[in-house]
Amino acid sequence: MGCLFCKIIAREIPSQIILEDEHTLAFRDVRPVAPTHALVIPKKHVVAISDTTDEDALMLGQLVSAARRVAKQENLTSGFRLVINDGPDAGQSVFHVHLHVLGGRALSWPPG
Ligand code: DGP
Repeated sequence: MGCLFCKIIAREIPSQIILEDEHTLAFRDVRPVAPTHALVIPKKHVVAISDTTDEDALMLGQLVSAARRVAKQENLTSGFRLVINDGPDAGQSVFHVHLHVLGGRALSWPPG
């Protein structure tokens, strides 16, 4: 099992866990780009959004629900952004689906 995020789920690599339920885990990004920068991941190993199918709709909904709970827990009352990078043009660097939760400052648009 070479996947970094699977190792975080298995507690083989330490992380600052914010929230966990049966299907998802949320932890702080090691290279934060905002005062709150969390990653929400499915416990099931899925490489990228482009690898998912309609069968994964429930899991994808669970990710967004968990992200909403992270934002509430982190008190991001003035707004937050959810980001999923897919593939090289988007700069995906870890190949286990993850949703970035960014907040705690005004976020510019469009992203770089
Ligand atoms: P992406 O570029 O969308 O694939 O984002 C991957 C993120 O994962 C990136 O913002 C940095 C974060 N990351 C990489 N390695 C680790 C790690 O070992 N621990 C934690 N907490 N985050 C990591």
